[in-house]
Amino acid sequence: MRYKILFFVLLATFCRADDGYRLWLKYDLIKDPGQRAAYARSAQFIVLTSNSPTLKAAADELQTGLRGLLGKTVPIVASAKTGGIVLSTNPNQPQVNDEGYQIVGKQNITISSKTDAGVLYGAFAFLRHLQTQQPIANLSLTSNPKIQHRMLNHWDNNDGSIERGYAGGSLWKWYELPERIDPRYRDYARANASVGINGTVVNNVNASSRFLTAEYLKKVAALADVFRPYGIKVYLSVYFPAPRTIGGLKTADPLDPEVNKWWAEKVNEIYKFIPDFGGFLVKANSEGQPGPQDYNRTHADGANMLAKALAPHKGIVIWRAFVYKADPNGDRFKAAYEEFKPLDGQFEKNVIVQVKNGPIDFQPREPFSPVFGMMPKTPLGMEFQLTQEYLGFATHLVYEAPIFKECLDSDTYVSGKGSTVAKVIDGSLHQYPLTAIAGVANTGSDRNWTGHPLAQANWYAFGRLAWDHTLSSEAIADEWVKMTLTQEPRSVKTVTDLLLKSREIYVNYNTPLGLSRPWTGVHFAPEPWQNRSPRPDWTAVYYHRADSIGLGFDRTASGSNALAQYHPEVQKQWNQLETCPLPYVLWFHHVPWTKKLSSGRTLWEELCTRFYTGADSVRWLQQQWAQVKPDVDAETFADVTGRLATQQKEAIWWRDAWVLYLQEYAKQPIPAPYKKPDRTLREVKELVDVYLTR
Ligand code: GCW
Repeated sequence: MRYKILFFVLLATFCRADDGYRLWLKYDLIKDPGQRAAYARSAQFIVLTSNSPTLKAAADELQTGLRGLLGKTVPIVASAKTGGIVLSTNPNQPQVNDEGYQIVGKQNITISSKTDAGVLYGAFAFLRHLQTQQPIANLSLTSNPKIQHRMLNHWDNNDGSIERGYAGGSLWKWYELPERIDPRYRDYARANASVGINGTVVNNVNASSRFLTAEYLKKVAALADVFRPYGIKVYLSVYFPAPRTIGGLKTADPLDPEVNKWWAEKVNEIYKFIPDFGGFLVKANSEGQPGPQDYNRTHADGANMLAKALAPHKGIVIWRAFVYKADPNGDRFKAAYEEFKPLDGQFEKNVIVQVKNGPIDFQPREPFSPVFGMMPKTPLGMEFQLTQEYLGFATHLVYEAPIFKECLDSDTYVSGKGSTVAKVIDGSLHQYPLTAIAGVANTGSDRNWTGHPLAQANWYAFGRLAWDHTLSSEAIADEWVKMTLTQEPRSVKTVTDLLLKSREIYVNYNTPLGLSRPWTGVHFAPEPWQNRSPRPDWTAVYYHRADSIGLGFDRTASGSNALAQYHPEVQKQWNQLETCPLPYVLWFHHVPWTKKLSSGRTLWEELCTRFYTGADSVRWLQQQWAQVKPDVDAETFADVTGRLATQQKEAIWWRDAWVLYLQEYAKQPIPAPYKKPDRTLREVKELVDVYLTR
C-alpha cells in the first residue's frame, strides 16, 4: 500500500509534462494524504442502480476522477451500503428543476436529480468540490441552471477549417465520420457536461447546405450518438436557400407551400437520423447570406416556416439578430433593433432570437445591445464569443468572464431598476417560455483545445455562467486555476489576479475609452487608417471618426441618435459627455481632442495614458506569470511565457499604430512621461501590411 502511494507521489512529482489535453478535468493526485483519506472514507464505492447511458457516464466519470484524485479504484456497485456515493434519478425530487441537482452527504453521499442529466451535472459538481479541496462533511449542495439551452456554436466548415478559429482545425473529422469515431469527441462531451453545456451547433452559421444531405446527416448523427449520454443535443446551422440548392426547387420563399413541404420533409428525415435533434441556427440576410428578405418576407416569416417544420419534433429555431446594411449615412449600431423590434410577438413559440452581447460585433468592450429588454414577447437568447476574434487570437491573454458579466449585469431599466440583461435572457423579466445562451466556441484540433493554454478558462467560464450567471468572475477563475494549473495558494492568487486584470489591460492598448475596430480583414492587426473597402461600414474610419476636431461616434440626438433605442434611464447615463462613463465615452460622443474628461486629463492625454499604460501592463502580466513557475507544469509555463512575449510585442504595435495615427489629427505631442514611439507612422503601416499579407 505504502509503495503504491509512493508511486503516485513520484508520478505526480516527476511526470509533470502536461499538454493541456485534460483541461480542468485533470484529477491529479491530491497531495495531502490526510485530505485524501478523508475523501476516500466517503467514497468507498459508487452505487449505480440503472443502466441508463447517462448515469453510467456519471459513474464512470466519478471512478476516473476518484482514481486520479485519491489514487485508488473505487468500485461501481449495484446496491447501497454506507460510505459511498449514490446516484439517484427521482422524477419527484424537490427543490430542483429538470437539470438541477442536489448533493447531500449523510451516511452516503447522494447525488440526485429529476433527470439523469441532472445527476451527471451533480457528479461533475461533486468532483469539482474535491478538485478544489473543499470539505465534504455534511455536504449539502443544491444547484439549478437558470437558462435552459446552454450551447456552443461552432463556426466549423465542412473542409475542416474554422471561421475565426485560432486553435487549429475543426474537431470534427467529417471525412472519417461516421465510420471512425475520434475518442476526442467523447472528451469534448465530458468537458461540456462538466460545466453544464447541453447543446452544440456543429457547423458554421455561414452554412453550407451540404450539412442537410443524407451523407452529412449520417456524420452528424454519429456525433450526436457520442454526445447523447452527456446530455448534449446537436443542432445544425442551415443555409436558407437549401430548398433551391439541394432540393431542386425554384425558390426558397418561406411562404411558398412547396418550400414549406420541403423543409417539413427534410426535418422528418433529420429526426430519423437524430431522434433528439435540437433544431436550427440561422444567419439570414446578414453579411451577404441569403434570407427571407430576398423574397420580400420578414425574419419572422423565415423563422416561422422552419419552426413549424420542427415543432412536431419539439425542435427549436434559433434565429440570429446579427444584421446590418451597407449604408454610409446609417449607423450599424441601430440595425438589429430596427429590424427586429417591429417583429416582437410575431414569432412562433419555438423560436428564439439570438442577439450578440453588443450592438456591433464582439468588440473588446461594447455597451449591451439595445435589443435586450425591448422584445418582451419574443424570447431573446445571448450570443457571446469565446474565440478571440477581436481579442488577439491565441496569443493575447484575455479572460472573458468580466466581458460576459459586464453585459449580463447591465441594467436595461425596461421594467424598473434591476431589469438586468441576465434577467432578460434567463426569462425571469418577461416570462419567456424558452431561454438560451450561446458561446461561439474557441476550441480546435490543437492538443490543448484552445491554443492559448489560459484560454481554456474562457470555455470553462462560459459554461459556468450559462448555468448560473450570478457566479463572480473571480470565483470562476479561482476554481479553474485550482483544477487546471496549481493548488498552491500564492500562485492561485497570482494567476487569478492576472486573469481578472487581463481584459482591461487588453482594452487599454487596443480600444480604450470606447473605441471599436470591427473593420474588414483579419481582425488582428491595428489598422486605424483603413478607409477603403467595398462597404463603408467595413472601414476603420467609419467607426472611430477621427477628424481635426476630435474622435468618436456621436450617437446622441445630434448624431445618429442610436441612444434613443435604450430606455430613458440608460440614455440618461450615457447621453451627456460630462457624465458618460469613460469606458463608453467614444461609443456615444465625438469628443474634442482638448476636452477635459472626468479623469482631469484631456481626451488626447487620456488616450495616450491608456495606450501606454496598457502596453506597459503586459510587462506586469509577464512578471506575474514568471512568479508562478515553481507551481505550474513546465510545458504550460513555457507555452504561456512565449505567448506573453508575443503579446508584449504586439501591444506596442497597437499602441504605436493608434497613437501615431491619431496624432495626425490631434496635432499634439505625446504627453510626458511617455516617450514617443521609436518608429514612424509609415513604418508601423509597413509592418502591419507585411503582417496582413503574410
Ligand atoms: O464578426 C463577424 C465575423 C464573421 C462572422 C460574423 C457573424 C460567422 O467576422 O466571421 O461570421 O461576425 O457573427 O455572423
